Amino acid sequence: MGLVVIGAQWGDEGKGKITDFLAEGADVVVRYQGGNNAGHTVIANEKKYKLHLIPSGILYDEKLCIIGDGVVIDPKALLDEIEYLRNEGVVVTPKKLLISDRAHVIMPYHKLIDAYSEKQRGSKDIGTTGKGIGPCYTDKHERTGIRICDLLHREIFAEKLKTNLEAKNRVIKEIYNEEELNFDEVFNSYIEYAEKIREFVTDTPYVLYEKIKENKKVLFEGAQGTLLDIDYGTYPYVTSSHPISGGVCIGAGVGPTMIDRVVGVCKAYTTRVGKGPFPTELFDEVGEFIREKGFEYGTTTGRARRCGWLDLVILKYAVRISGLTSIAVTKIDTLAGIEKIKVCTGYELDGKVIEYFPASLEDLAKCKPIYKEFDGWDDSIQHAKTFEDLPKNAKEYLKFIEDFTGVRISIVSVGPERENTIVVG
Ligand code: 2SA
Ligand code: GDP
Ligand code: MG
Repeated sequence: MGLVVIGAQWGDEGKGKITDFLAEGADVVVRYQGGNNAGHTVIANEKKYKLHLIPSGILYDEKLCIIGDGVVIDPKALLDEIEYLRNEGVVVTPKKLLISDRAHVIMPYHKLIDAYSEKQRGSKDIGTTGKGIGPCYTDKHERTGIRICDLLHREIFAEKLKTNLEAKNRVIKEIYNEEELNFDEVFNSYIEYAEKIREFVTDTPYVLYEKIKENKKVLFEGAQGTLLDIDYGTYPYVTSSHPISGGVCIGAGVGPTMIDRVVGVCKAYTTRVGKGPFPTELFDEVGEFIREKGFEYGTTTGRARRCGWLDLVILKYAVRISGLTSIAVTKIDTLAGIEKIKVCTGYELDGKVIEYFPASLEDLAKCKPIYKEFDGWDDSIQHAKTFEDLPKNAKEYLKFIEDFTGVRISIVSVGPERENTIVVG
């Protein structure tokens, strides 16, 4: 059966670490959306790995990793990541990694259009990662995209590339006033990538179905987070895929009956990288303290992440939208040393208290967080091995999260390494 790990906030909750921890008990690990905009950090075998496209399960020798059809694949980025992992001594073969033939391919014009449209948005830019994610999903929905199965057929790829380049070069030249892309250059480089990835490509939903029939345990690894979901996030300041649990069925090609648990990963505070509203954002030295202590910098772009207090309106929203069956709270150690810790329990909107997350960004911008204050704890927290070992105030903080959301906390993470993980019984 299937266990889903999703981000309950704006991404970077520590999904990589939690996936790696839970992957030990899984047979298959699947990425179902996003692309190499993701940055999942895993510390294992005394090394720090940064994964972008390849599921975090790859660090184990005996797990099968799958990149599903809902993922957008930059073949060069994929090959670079395979090479990076191999250089680190990680085995990457088609026995361990499979790629969906239905996944869409990120092309050079997607990256250019991503950059140019951000520039054109001016002060209303989204703060994308610049990896071509949005334009690639746009083509998918426009029905002009190029899929991995197309890339593997020279003639079909040539034809689709030709049609696409005609359209994209017009946009690049006439709208953005930039230099057009050359067919031969793009074609030759992508045909070379195609030959290198061919051995990994297959009908992944078929493989997954067979595995599930054999009672193998499947772990679905979300990228980004609930509030970056194209439907349920802070639109338009979102990514172009479905990071929520609902994205699994579409992006991996499995039915909802094949999923039985959904773990929401939630940082003990909130961060966001990129533009858009953030009600509990801190602009003071506490925000700065969290950023430095938690090393809150983008795993893919290195951008400083915006930091703020934990927002339980958001967590409750994630509970509903993704049907969380449990919560993994991460980075509770980062808050150690802060005397008074706040948690947002509702918003005040136009003089009324609301407990839901508004769809309208204009309303969200007017929301004033209502806080509950907790006494802090000290750095000894990182040595805790059981829930009971945690400082009293941290336990109270966690209990409050459980009571408020009505969902149990199954994991507490007190540091970035595998052993800094408490399973709550
Ligand atoms: P895009 O590139 O089109 O997906 O950007 C749209 C928005 O989605 C946000 N986004 C992310 N937010 C958090 N973490 C992400 N991954 C990297 C990380 C980000 C980085 O792990 O740190 O390194 O900057 C990620 N990917 C996309 C993005 O910031 C936009 O707000
Ligand atoms: P992801 O995108 O959700 O996988 O998260 P990122 O890897 O982008 O960012 C999370 C960062 O926090 C990484 O540097 C992790 O190594 C680190 N991390 C994860 N869990 C913990 C924790 O409990 N404590 C601390 N101090 N760091 C953690
Ligand atoms: Mg990340």
